Amino acid sequence: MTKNMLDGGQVIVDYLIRERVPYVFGLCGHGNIQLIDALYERASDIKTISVHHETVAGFMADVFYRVSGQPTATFTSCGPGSANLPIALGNSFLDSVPFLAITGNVPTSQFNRGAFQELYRHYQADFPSTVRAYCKRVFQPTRGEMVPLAIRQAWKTMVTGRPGPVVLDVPFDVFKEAAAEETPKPEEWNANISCRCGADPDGVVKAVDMLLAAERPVILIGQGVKYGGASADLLQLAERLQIPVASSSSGLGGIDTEHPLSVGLVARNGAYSANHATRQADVLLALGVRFDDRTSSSWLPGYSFTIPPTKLIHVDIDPDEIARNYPVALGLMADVRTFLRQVLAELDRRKGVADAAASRAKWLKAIDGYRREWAAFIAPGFTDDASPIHPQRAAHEIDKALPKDAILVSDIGIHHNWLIQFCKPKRPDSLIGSMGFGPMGFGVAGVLGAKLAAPDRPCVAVVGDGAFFMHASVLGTAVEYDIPVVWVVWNNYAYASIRGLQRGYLGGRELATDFKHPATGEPYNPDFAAMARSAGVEGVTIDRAADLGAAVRAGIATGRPYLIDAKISADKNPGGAGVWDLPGTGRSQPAFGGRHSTG
Ligand SMILES: Cc1ncc(C[n+]2csc(CCOP(=O)(O)OP(=O)(O)O)c2C)c(N)n1
Ligand SMILES: [Mg+2]
Repeated sequence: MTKNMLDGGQVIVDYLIRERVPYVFGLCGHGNIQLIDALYERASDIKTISVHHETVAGFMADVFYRVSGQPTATFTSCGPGSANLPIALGNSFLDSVPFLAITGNVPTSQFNRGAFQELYRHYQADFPSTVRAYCKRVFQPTRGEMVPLAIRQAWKTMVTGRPGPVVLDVPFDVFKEAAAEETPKPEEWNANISCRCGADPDGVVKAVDMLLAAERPVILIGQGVKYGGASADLLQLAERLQIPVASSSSGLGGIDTEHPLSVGLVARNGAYSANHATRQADVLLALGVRFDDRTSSSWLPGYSFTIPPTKLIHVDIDPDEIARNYPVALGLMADVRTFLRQVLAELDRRKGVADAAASRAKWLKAIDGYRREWAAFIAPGFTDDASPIHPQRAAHEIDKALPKDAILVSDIGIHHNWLIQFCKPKRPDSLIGSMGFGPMGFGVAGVLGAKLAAPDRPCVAVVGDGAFFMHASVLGTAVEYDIPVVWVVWNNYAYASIRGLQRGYLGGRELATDFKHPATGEPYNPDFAAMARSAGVEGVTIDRAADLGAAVRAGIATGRPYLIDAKISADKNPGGAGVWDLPGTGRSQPAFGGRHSTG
């Protein structure tokens, strides 16, 4: 190698450091030892976290970003090591979360020879095909000198426009080949790019006209508001025009859930106050939302939305999401925060703003009525003392026990449905969940990323027993790196969300959805608290609702990793004002209220 040249691995690591990446998460293999060596060299500038399953690395990188706004990177080996990653890539891709996945591959000189762990039957070194549907873009430099361009372009693709994970697939020899004398400088490239694009100015005028004239307007917020840092501007707009704000699951916390203008979750299991407001709205301003099936009651009119006749203003940074599922009266491609600022500036120029706001009193009063009706309907679940614990009570007790600055990361399953309905997030990052790809294990592992991103805030994961067993290796990672998180294992002895579907749609024909002892037929699970203790993590078992909050507080107070095995009933589903349709199988009924008819 020419003197003073950096090799491919060194350029990658140096670039990450220049982009202020504090951690890389991953797992070794012969395909990435050269990258690990480059990380070793710079260990004082960037910390390497070695996990026990590659998916865990991806989930940690994902939630690290959701909490800090700082993308990080993962490292995985060639073949199976990287083949464990697509589930995490898919999760981040569908939820628009960036991380850089550095995957090892076989040496270029061995391409298409069928070397150990090469995917070669269709095309040489074909990891890019494996992940094509799971990430925003794949880069595969095949010579050392291609690395500087690849790393800066990969980073740019990842963070610009609609963010998402990007794969940098690096053949073995390229890590060691001479790459460049100097690494690209972010301050000359990516640091100077802004994607805070505003909306078409005529569109802003039109949007303001529509909002001022509306009689029953609602703002619907999604993840774009949270991760776009638009909460403060949203609040200003809502208060100034007195418009109620509903949230998709991913938008929860974009406005303090207890703000008087917040009407809560719109979903198949959403609150009546939210669904009944959005489905009656004459103008719906949707900010950074996708209108997925669970938010939209499977797009059946009259449950979550009735578009048309509701006039939809849909604002998103990605025009692909606009008019995907609903016709738009006005579709605007824009960064949500910039758009909100444009609207606020336009309102400064308008007369009659106060009158428009005052005219909303009747609408807001009607919504207050829906709120009260819904509150009366759900009231009994908050005080239910049954054992195993009533799931609504469990969600409520956990939520109440959390300090204001806590971060709750949910896994995927019935517990997530209960949490989004009954937790009251105050901040954009108070409640984190996966709504796109929905892989089990997201919360089990993601909470470790949350804690590294916010070491001074309590970080609690609520996870299914199924998902925890699937990814129990996190116990070791928490101990090895001293990451004091609390796991509440929502132990219902079943893949309960799926068993619920068998009960609801398949006449109770249950198979392959619960965990039973072969001899007794009794519910079976490992003793999760003992499992935690075997790994050096404190573990307790709780079966009374009244003890759950105290256990969460105690877990946080230890300042060490902590596991609570909570026995929670699986016999109830969180009913809401919406529905879910499984085509060919059936359609649920609203637990409260009916279908709104416009005719
Ligand atoms: C990796 C993965 N496998 C399968 C599924 C399908 N799935 C969704 S929820 C669920 C059940 C989860 O069970 P558990 O973790 O115990 O949570 P619960 O629903 O009981 O709260 C399954 C199997 C999934 N989302 N992800
Ligand atoms: Mg379960």
